[in-house]
Amino acid sequence: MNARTALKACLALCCIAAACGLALGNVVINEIELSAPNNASIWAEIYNSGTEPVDLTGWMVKIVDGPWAGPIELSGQIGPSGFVVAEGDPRWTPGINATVYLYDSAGNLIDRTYELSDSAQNDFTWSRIPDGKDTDTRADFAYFMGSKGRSNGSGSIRL
Ligand SMILES: [Ca+2]
Ligand SMILES: [Ca+2]
Repeated sequence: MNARTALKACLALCCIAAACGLALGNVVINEIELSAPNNASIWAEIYNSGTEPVDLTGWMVKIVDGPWAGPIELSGQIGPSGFVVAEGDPRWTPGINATVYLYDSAGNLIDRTYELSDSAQNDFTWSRIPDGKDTDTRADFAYFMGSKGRSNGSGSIRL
């Protein structure tokens, strides 16, 4: 391998590494409150299961219910094993059957939930147990005692 070929190979590897560095698959929708007690706002919790901080500038959570679709803009950073709560608009009516989407700053779909039902107006939420569980099945989420902005594994009461 001559120097030029070696350089090309190196650049190709660098491109792959850069592309991998942009893979933001470690951030997920971790918990969703669609029906809070006392008519409090709907919210979604984001979790970073990776080992690097992720810049959430320009990211968006979108909660899509039958009669409405609510975008929530994110900002700041989410650290490794960190949690960020996206607060919904107080005017959004409690969800009955809602699907939640997470988009990055380029508009790529990073995560989506299955359609989730909740109209009980209590402290229970749809939560990934444990945090970040992502098998792309409905079993990723369980209806558990809410843990807004902290681990879904602590203080949870198993039904
Ligand atoms: Ca609830
Ligand atoms: Ca939580």
